[in-house]
Amino acid sequence: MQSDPQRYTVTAALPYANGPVHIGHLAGVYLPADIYVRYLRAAGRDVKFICGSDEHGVPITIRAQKEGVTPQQVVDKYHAIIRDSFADFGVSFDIYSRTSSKTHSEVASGFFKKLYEEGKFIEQTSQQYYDEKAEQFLADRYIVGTCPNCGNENAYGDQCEKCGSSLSPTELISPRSMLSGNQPVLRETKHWYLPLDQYEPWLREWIVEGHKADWKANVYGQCKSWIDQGLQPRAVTRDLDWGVPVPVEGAEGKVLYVWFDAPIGYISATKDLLPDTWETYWKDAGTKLVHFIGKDNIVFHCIIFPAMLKAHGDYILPDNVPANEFLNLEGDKISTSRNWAVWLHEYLQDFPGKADVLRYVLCANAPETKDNDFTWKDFQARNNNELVANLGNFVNRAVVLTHKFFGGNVPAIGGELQPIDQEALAQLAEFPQRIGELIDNYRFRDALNELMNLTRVGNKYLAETEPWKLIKTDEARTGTVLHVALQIAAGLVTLMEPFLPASAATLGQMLRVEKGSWQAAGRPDTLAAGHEIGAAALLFDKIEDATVEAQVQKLLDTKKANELANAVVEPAKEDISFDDFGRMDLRVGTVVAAEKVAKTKKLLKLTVDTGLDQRTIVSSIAEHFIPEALVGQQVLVLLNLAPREIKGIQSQGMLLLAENADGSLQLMQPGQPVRPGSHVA
Ligand code: B3M
Ligand code: ZN
Repeated sequence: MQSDPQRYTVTAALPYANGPVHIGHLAGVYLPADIYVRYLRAAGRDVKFICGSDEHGVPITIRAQKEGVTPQQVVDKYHAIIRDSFADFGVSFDIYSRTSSKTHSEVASGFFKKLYEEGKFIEQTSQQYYDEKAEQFLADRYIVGTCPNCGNENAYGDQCEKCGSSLSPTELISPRSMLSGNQPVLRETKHWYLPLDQYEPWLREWIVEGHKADWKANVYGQCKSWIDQGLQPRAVTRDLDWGVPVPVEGAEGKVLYVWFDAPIGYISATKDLLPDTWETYWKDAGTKLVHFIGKDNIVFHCIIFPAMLKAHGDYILPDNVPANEFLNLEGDKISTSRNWAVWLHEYLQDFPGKADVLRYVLCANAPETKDNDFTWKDFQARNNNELVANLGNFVNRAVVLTHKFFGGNVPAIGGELQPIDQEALAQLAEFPQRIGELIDNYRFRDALNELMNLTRVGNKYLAETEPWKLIKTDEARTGTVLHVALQIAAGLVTLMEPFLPASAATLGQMLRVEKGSWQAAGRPDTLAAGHEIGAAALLFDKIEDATVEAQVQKLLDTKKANELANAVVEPAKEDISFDDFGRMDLRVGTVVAAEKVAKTKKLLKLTVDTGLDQRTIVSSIAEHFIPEALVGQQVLVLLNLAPREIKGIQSQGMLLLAENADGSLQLMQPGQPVRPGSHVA
């Protein structure tokens, strides 16, 4: 691990511009990256925070086909949504670029060309699936089929999302084209491959031996298992018409594989940001390169991209890749296709001015070492019990009492500091280093917990000194207490900024103090006696039950819509003749009595007025209807079904029912009441 670098290049995974960003992305990648960078800046470090949209690859073209628009329209739309929602969430990129930019295609193209000219690729012709109807090779997700490992019928050509195994298209059983649904044929095509196998000894030394101690266990473990399984050459080009064209003669109709060009996007974005000095951030050994990503991107950032950088030769390698695990939502995996997510742009609309609340909850519950769950109940509880009752309460008491007792001026220390004051200030002095070390080690949850411990120190101090009572007997001593409390509050302006930037700014305005350097945030004299503070404002307010219930309802609606969309419609039964149909005697009847059949779970005994008679019908609907509620209801009855004995009761006919998506039942009824005995035909 590089411990005292001259500068930092910090990247966050480039989101595919094929959909908006959700809380899983934030908790896994963008929030920890932003906390890290904001902290480094406060600590006076030279740091560049790099991101942008990943605008190439099959995810984009498939989305375009679905929406009936061009790939360019897709990326323009989502690039803007993603960029704006990140900004509103307070993610402080130095640049948010895009891989469809001119700089990017030049840099990516140049990178490929250098490797090509130096003979770093192998050129290989192979048989690949081709859709004759669409006249296109079927790269990556354009081909689906049955997973050979788990039987999932919708596995992609590169991966099965059900069992997580990585696949190659020819392993799929019964492959079909995503474009036409047809069965594809095999055709010859030429591609360029990065011979990862040649980099295996070096990767083993660099990662397995070199980063055992400082990379996170989940990251290290994945890398080691990839390397142990043996690395194969990887194709870095594709037969597609959307992407960076392969800059080689005889490669018409081919583009760079999206996972070849996307990580180079970090470099081209840095070049867009710093046209003259970008190279220092990528080529100087004094630069510490850190990639923030989700766990599904580990192999690309720890093995493939480093091998590309190594092959190129001019670049530094990542010092760390602190990938997180996944965040689930209300016990279920977040899924774009099932719309099972909390979308950032929607959250920001539903909770204006509350970006920090989401930042807080996602960091406090970040999936740093294992998958974690986001629930709206926890969101509400953390806001109300931690942000409002702890942090907000401390700051509010210090500021309000200063206005009330000292006209809004920081009181001077009156007399000697007592041990309780010295203890509070000594604690304050320790926090910058304590929190900073945790952030340096990518332990953001623990760091946030320490920040909250500082506000606990403040609350405890006020609870024990009771300035609201003390003022009646000892004004000078009350002044000392508020003086000390205000120093803690002033320290918070800097220390909470990486986690809660908007609230830190509000607190800064309240205290009329700028955020300062990290190292100085624990000083006992940030606010001088006599300094006039601003008006009190609420940093956080309570979130009511109704607010989170509305969000839960939104998710329940999604679940229902998914069930409806996924409900399997059974295939039609075989044809019957008109006579067959005519032999059924269907009538409207009215239920006149209903009761449960004793000692059964499912059976109801109904008495139905059919217009001809009052007859008994036994029906297995007891789990779906309350007997009393059925009395008086009209029903459709198959009258001439041969009588059957059920639990000793003669059942004469059958009720017609419809099944709801969730498996519950509803009665089939005439739209208007009709005379019992009316024909149904
Ligand atoms: N766009 C995959 C993803 O969004 C990909 C990351 C690229 S980082 C260079 O998960
Ligand atoms: Zn599978």
